[in-house]
Amino acid sequence: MNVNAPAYVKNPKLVAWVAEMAALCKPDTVYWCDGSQEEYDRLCQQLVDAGTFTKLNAAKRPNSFLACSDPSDVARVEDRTYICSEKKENAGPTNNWMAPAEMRATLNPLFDGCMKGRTMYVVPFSMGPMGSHIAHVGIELSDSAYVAVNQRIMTRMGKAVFDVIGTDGAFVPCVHTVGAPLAAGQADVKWPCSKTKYIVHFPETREIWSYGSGYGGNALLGKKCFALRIASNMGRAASEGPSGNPGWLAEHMLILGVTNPQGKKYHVAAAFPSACGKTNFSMLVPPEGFDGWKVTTIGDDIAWIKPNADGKLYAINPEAGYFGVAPGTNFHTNPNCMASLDKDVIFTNVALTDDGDVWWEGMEKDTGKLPDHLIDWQGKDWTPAIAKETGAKAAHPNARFTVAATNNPALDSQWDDANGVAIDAFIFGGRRSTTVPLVTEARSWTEGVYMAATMGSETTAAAAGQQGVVRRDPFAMLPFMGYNMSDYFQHWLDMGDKLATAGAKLPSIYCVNWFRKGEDGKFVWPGYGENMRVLKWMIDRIEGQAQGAENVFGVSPTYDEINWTGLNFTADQFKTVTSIDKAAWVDELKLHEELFTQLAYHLPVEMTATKVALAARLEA
Ligand code: SAT
Ligand code: MN
Repeated sequence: MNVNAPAYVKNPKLVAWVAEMAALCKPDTVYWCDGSQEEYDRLCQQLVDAGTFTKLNAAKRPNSFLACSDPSDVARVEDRTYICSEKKENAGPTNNWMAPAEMRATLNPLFDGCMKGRTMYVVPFSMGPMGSHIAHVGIELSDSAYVAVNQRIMTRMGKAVFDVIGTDGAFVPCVHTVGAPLAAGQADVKWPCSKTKYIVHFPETREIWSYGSGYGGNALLGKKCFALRIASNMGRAASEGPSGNPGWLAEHMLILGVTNPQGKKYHVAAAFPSACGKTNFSMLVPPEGFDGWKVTTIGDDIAWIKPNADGKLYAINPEAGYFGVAPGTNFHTNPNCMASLDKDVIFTNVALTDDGDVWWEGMEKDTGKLPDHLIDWQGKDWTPAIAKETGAKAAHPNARFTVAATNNPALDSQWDDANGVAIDAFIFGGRRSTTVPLVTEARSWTEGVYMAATMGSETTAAAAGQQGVVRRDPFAMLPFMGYNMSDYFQHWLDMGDKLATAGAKLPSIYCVNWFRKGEDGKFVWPGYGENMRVLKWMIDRIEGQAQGAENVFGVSPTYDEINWTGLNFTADQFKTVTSIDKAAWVDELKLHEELFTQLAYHLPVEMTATKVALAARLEA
């Protein structure tokens, strides 16, 4: 098939691959995206004409659109996500696995003719500042214009990527189809997708194949598929062999800058599971009592972290936009985010107001009242009375906005720096209503790796399936790990060893939990901007200005070490969120044991040793 590659595409391997995929998928046409504004506007208009997009009221929300998905296609599908490494052990016990040959035999008939009646978009994108030594590029082939326009916001997308690839440069090939071919004359639906879904990674050949979903991380393949599952493999592979190269890390982490009133700046990378407030934390507005402090966003979801010659770990945000959770976002929880959403936004699965704007649960906190009438994300009438009676949500709990990082008023001046920013601290946080204290510092790198490895969290709407059950979510990477989880723990330990041996000062590691509940079932810690108080204590620790108090788990702040100006939070409340219930921890350790049994193959001995020491301290 002649795919009419533009003259500026000079890589024969790339063109041959596009031709091969076009021959398999059999689209009507192949369209090479150039990433221009003109192209974006044209594709958005095309989506409006197709009924996929509703253009929002230009006076209220300029250049913005609402897409409502098929109700069967609203979140990542973890049970349909596969790591197809040659050896099953290399995918590990936490991933779905199928032998590559068997998976290819499964996918080939599905992909054969899957784009009939549709256009194949060739989407060139860079994860990270174009040309950065930490960045990597990919090409996504997709039969969804929704994917193409979202990718233009979420990545550095456009023809400059072909210059980076040149005649023989590497790229990660990503193929995506909604899996809904059109017969001649068959009318399309607003949100084509398939009941059959496969989100597949071939780590050895660094390929991504995605079938049947048009939603989020299932379809925007630069995000979880590339920047986490494939990139985690790349980062570890870089450490293999005799070179002593420590490799690098692909992490499910936000990156923020925090500047004190004296102008000294720190950088923090923080891992939380999906839909646990990462975007809010990355755009935090310091509360009363923090005059002169500034928090700035480098990234809200993913970090690629690489040691530099100075021994420090440097992080970039591989993405260029935010695919954030809308419900719960308001001027109290995240004013910077609300300001980011003023214009140039693609909303997915929120509600439409009668005056052509958007609405989601949580916005009533800003206006003091619910709207009288909406069209909900499924196109049905919504009124407060209907909601009260049926419990119907106007917006889907996993409704999202797609917006460029450059819309964010708190964007860090170094967000696009090709060298990244030097990380001073790592934070790991789960969503736990009990057991885990507000903040604890690890006494060593190994103890920090242990904290991250044994993290638990209550599940959220970001993934299909039951919500609110506690599952172990090591490093908040459980759904995103591209190889064996125990080998990943080892990679973290090895990196720490290599850097420490070279004389580097490693970042401090903290475990946090904003979500502890009181006896009344309500959150005790106010969260959001108030998390600044915890962040400040971490910086005091880094500067040697806070002693903290040692407990069985690590080092936590005393009540007096936290700046409480402007917040009424009593010593008793503080006790509720920081206390360590020994009985609960004895039970918690049993769950760590269960995890370690599951991960026994290649589990680093340091993990079991740390657990034994923790158990001994609990008993003492
Ligand atoms: O993977 S998505 O980007 O769709 C959502 C998430 O898990 O954060
Ligand atoms: Mn995420």
